[in-house]
Amino acid sequence: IKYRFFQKASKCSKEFQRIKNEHADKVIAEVTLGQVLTGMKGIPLLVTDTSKLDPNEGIRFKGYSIPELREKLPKISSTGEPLPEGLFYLMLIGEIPTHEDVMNLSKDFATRAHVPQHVFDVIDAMPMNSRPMTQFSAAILAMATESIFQKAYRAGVNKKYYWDSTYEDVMNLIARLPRVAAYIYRRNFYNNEQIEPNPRLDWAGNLAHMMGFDSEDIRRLFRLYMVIHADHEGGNVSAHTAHLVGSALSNPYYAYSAAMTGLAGPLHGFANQDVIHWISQMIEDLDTDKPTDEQVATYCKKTLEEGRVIPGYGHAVLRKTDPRFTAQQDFAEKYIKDDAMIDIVNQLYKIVPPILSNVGKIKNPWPNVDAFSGSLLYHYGIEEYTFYTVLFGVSRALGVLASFVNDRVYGMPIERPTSHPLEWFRDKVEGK
Ligand code: FCX
Repeated sequence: IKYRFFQKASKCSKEFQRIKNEHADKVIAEVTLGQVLTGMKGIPLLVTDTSKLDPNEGIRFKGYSIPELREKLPKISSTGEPLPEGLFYLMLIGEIPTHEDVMNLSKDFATRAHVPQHVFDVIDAMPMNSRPMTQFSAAILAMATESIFQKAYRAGVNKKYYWDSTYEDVMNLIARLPRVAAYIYRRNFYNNEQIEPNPRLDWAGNLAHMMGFDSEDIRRLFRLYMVIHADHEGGNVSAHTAHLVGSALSNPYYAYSAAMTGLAGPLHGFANQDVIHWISQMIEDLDTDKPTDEQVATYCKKTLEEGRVIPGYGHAVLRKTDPRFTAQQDFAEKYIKDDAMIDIVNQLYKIVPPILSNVGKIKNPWPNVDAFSGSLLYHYGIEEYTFYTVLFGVSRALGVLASFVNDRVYGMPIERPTSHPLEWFRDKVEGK
């Protein structure tokens, strides 16, 4: 896979250099003050090859939609969900892999999965009330001792070979994340009774196993979960953070640890856990897990009146129902019968969009990926929702770190946009 990546990547790298050399002074967009003051939305500023987000159609990975991936990527059984290793291959190499390619990649991850003891020691040294995402980010940072890029850099490697040691770091880090995540889960919720990895299992199946879940049903869910959360183009907080930190030639462990502190924010990946927290509070307040539509609507309006967001709804780019939501809804319809939490999630899908539309300022009243994911995990017995964002973080590594290696192949420079005091922007538009 490394050789195939190099062959593909060196062609792309030449194209990158050619475009840069021939067209660097061409104007590609105009920037409005509104864009600057609302989070730089819509400004084409980043080169990301792994996936592209369309506001109406949702995410496509190297051109493939989620339904297409669920059909085309290799699976362990014909009725199951695709293996996330296949999606990583697609994002890295640009082609749908064969079953053999995916199995080889799965084995490659298994051989790289050893986590050094000091990483567990760092986790164990943290108080039990530190959030799972704090532990996850700290553990990844602690693993930077293993960075091959850092050693190569110190040894004076030529910059044209940065991609090589970065590739090794990225593969090792992805391979190790399930073990780190499962360790945090068992430490927090199962009295630190740890379960050893099973190297014969696939990447996602092994994560479920180390967390203590061995049924084929849950492995299927984990494979779907890891595929749909893997990437969302380059401008979201976690992906952009990794790219930005990496632009200083920080190693992938530093960059991904930083990315995880961004994912932990309530407007981003924290929504993955916050949805179940919010629904649980609603169930508690209303004293029923079968609320009427009217009760749900009143609860939603109360949340808005309190100046809070309804988690799992809205998006900075999407303007329709997230296809990642639809994929999970489809999964639930197929495999799950009679589940109170999932019933509420479906009920919210009917009730929330018109309420958010009525607010007026909310650009997207539709559900995002986080509106559904927690209810599926909950159904299969992973009720500790404070952990969910860690699972999101394991998955997101696939896309973000594939892009990270691409950045090194392209020889991406340090990122350094310009800033001005507010008066500068005021004077610019008011013509002073
Ligand atoms: N509930 C209440 N208010 C909402 C809202 C929601 N679900 N979604 C947007 N709004 C509000 C914003 O807070 C903003 O209010 P303000 O003008 O008073 O600051 C206004 O509507 C306009 O926001 P908008 O332009 O539509 O959306 P943004 O790009 O600013 O924000 C997010 C996008 C996703 C942050 C926003 O919709 C939100 O907070 N949603 C709830 C949290 C969530 O689900 N996050 C996960 C997103 C994603 F899928 C992921 O990263 O995992």
